[in-house]
Order: sequence, then C-alpha cells, then structure tokens
Amino acid sequence: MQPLNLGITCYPTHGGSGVFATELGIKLAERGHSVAFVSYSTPLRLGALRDRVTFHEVHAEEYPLLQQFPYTLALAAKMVEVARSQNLQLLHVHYAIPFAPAAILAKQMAPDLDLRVITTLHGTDTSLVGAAPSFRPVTRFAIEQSDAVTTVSEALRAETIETFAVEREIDVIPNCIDPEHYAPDPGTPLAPAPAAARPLTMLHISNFRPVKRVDRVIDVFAAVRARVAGVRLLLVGDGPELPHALASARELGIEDDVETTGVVDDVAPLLSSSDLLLLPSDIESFGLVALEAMASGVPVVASCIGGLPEVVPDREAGYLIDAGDTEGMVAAASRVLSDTDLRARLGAAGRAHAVEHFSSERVVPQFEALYRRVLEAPRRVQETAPPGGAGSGRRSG
Ligand code: GMT
Repeated sequence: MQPLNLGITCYPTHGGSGVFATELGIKLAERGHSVAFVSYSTPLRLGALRDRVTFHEVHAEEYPLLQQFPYTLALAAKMVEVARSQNLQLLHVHYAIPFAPAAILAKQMAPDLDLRVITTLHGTDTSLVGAAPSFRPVTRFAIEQSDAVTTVSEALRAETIETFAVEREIDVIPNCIDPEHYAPDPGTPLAPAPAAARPLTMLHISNFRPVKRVDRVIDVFAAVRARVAGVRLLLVGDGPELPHALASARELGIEDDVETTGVVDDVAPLLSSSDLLLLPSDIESFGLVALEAMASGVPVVASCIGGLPEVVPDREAGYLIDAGDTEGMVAAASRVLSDTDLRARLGAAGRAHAVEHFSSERVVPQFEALYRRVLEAPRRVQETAPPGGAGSGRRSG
C-alpha cells in the first residue's frame, strides 16, 4: 500500500481510547506510513522517538480575557499548521468531543489541503452527552460531517445511531493488541515471580471512575477470598473511586490482601502474572483491558454489557455475568481461581481468540482500507439534518 501521511489526535492519557490510538499510530508507522500525533502532551504509550512518528504539542496561551482556554480552537489551528508542514492527507481523531469539531474546523480553514476527517467513537463520547445533553448537537454535527466514522463495537454503533439519530454509514473496527507484547509469560525481568511462588492474583485495571464499579470489585473479592485460600486483589490505576474502594476494604478487614500499584504505563507484565481479570463495569463499549487480559492468557470475569460480549467469548475465555449480579461474579471467579485446569483452558482459549480476531496485524489493515476509501471518495459535502425524533440515550460515567 502507498504510504500515507496521517494526523492522529487522542487524549494522551492511560484511558483505553488514548492507548489504542497511540498503539494504532505506532503500528501504522511500522507499516511505512508517517504519523503525526497532535495533542496537548505526548501520548503516554508513545515512549521513545520512532521512525516516521512525530509529536506536535498544542500550547495553552494565557490571556487574561480567556478564563477558560479555548483548546478546540488551538487544536484546530495546530492541526492546520501540522497538516501543512507534514503534508497530511487525513486527520484521524479518537473521541468526538472536542477533537472531531476541531478537525472539521481545520479542514474548513484550509480547503486547499483537501484534508479528510475520520472520527473514531470510543463510547465515553456518548456518556459525555448523557452527562451534558448540550453536547448532543455538536457531537451529532461532528459525526455527520466527518468523512468516515468508526465505532469500536457493534453495540456502540447501534447506540450511536439511537442517541444521535444519525443515518450515515458507520464502520465498526475493533480495538486491537500486539500479541507479542500482550502474551502469557513475556519472560521480561519486569515480570513478577512465576505462578508457583506468588499468591493467586485477581486483577482489576481501570481509571477508577464510577462506571467501573470498583465497589463491586471489592465485594466480589471479599466473597471469593472467603471461599478460595491465598487469593489477593491487585488494583492497578487510579481515579476518584479508589479511596472509597480502599476504605471499604478496611471496613471489611481485608485490606492486607488488597494491593495497589497506582498508574502503570505498561500493564503487560502485571497481566501475564495474574490469574483473573475482574471487570464488573456498568458500561463498557469495548473493554480494551479485557482484550489485553485474554491476549495475556488470563481468564476474564466481566459484566455482560455493551461491547464486552463481542470481545470475550462467554464460557470460553471467561464468564460474562449480568452487571450487578455480584453473586454470579463471585461464583464464576471462585470457580476459575480454584481450578487450575479450567484456568489454563480459559486462558489458552482467550489467547487464541484474541490473536485470531483482534491482533494488530488483522485490525490495522482495516483502518488502512478505510483511509484509502475515504481518500478515493469525492469530497464529502453533507448537510446536517435537523436533529429528529431519536432518544437521548443517556448513559452515566
Ligand atoms: O473506560 C474508560 O472510562 C476510558 C475510555 C476512554 O475513553 O479511553 O474507554 C473507552 O474506550 C476504550 C477504547 O475504545 C474502550 O475499551 C472502553 O470500553 C471505553 N469505556 C467505556 O465505554 C466506559
């Protein structure tokens, strides 16, 4: 494929959308494309400088009149500047708000560049609308005006159509992993002690926001600990719910078996040395961490919600339980942690499924094909239809 010049904008943090966007950019660069990241700071997973990858920082200018810095405008201006200097053909933004309107503005500011805009929705874009309905028209506008829109799951596609009453084509392209990076026992010096020398580990990785239901993580762990000897809970990440979770562990008298790591840049070694991933979220449009666990050979117990059934084959790579069915999660997690053979079977099946369906080798070409399609299509001139009928599709989190 003819190499392309792409701009990628994402939240440069540990959130799934930022992680995935960064890893996609790295893989695209490895495949010969030139990738310019445009953001307010270097995406955390970008690491060292790489061939064909550049980073362009959006600066916050201080001015007394501006109580709140107009980031969207600064981003649009930077997108135009980078598009000119790097000869970008398209801007791929990960998250509708505020990146898609910024990219559309950039495209309009520089018609001579004939830029194309691709928006990937990750799910929390929609919950933002739930939290602030005033975002709905602008999100809808951005979805309508993008040259292509992707969602990370069929479930999110359906939800997007319902929430925003859009009729346009939406492609589903899932998140992906590098199966060499997320693998059982990577054998790196970072990997903790081998399974025999460490306690059974139940792992939860998230941004500890309310939607992740860390309260359920503690409740499930407390009940599993009473049934399965020698199990510990490892909490990876940080966020507003973490202090509450730790307080509740103290109240239950189980704090000695609950460990925290804080925010970790690379979770692969922690995953490959764990025995179970618990993800009892209320909402999950995809659940990238569940995919990372499967690729690492770790069984998953998660809510049967959103895009998770498209990622985790139930009873094959773990167990999907109704969100809120704590007893069901306790039963599933206890079974997995007390049966070594079952654990190995689920882990191997999850690994095989992740590699077969979600390896970057399989998914990145889907983005390349989309880029090609968008670049070959005539310029998209579309009117945004007046918002009609559809439900407000509110989500929290
Ligand atoms: O899970 C989060 O709260 C972070 C959020 C984000 O925007 O980074 O994750 C969303 O995008 C991920 C990557 O596509 C998905 O794997 C997560 O399921 C999705 N989170 C939710 O839908 C709550």
